[in-house]
Amino acid sequence: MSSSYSYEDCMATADWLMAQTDIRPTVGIVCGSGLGGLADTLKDQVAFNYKDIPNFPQSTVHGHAGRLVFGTLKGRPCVCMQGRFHLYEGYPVQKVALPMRIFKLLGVETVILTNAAGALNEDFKVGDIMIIKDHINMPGFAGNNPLVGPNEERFGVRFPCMSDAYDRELQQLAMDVGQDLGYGEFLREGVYCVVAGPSFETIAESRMLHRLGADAVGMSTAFEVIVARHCGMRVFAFSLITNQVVMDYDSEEKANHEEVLEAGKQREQQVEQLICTMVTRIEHN
Ligand code: R1P
Repeated sequence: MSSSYSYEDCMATADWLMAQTDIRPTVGIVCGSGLGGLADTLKDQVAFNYKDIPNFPQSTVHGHAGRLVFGTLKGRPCVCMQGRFHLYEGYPVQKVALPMRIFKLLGVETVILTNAAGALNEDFKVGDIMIIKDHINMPGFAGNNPLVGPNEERFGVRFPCMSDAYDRELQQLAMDVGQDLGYGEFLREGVYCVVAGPSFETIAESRMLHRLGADAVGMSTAFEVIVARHCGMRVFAFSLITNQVVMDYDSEEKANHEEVLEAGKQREQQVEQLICTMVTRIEHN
């Protein structure tokens, strides 16, 4: 990661947080656009505005409250990002993913990431929850990988493996929990593609991404996953399908952020229930 966020900087942020709360989270959660409600369900909350946390970026996007919330979910100590950072906000990719290193230093072992995404797969519907089994980092092909720069060995190796980025046991757990909760009808799995944004994809771009093997497209998550895996945390992620990506020149549909937030609101309860139940069943060392 870029030398401007050294191991010592990350340590200073983690130490600052640990001095303010006794909660020692083993699960870290990132709430996507319109999915921040989960953080409000944490018990025994201790919350910090991002602007008060040393070295932390600020949330600038509607639907991302900009609070780091510590608390418990069914007795399990958790930390929850109510709002994340995106490339299009002007942050370098290293800063977008910086909170994953803070999670690691706080003692987090498992990260659960959520996002709002557009469906490229024609079989998906708005309101589907897509368990992410893999990703395509489009900005990464042009050098936007959060591990670019001198490697910090105290976090991980120079060339981390990504073929096992998304923990298969956790994917199975999500499927099992989803079935138990009666969510089978809207639970899917697929490949998430990250683009830089903020403009939504053109029709030609969407068609290309679909042909490349992506089932859903968004502007986040993959950078955080790379950094979380680099420092050895287990990763589970899902996309809430908030819109069908326009793939047809005859379509009158136009992508917009309001429909994204609205779709989040409609599925809020099921998303919270899925994560909450998963958290109670995650095994840690
Ligand atoms: C577009 O509506 C925004 O929603 C998604 C996209 O990535 C983009 O930022 O946000 P999250 O990925 O943070 O859920």
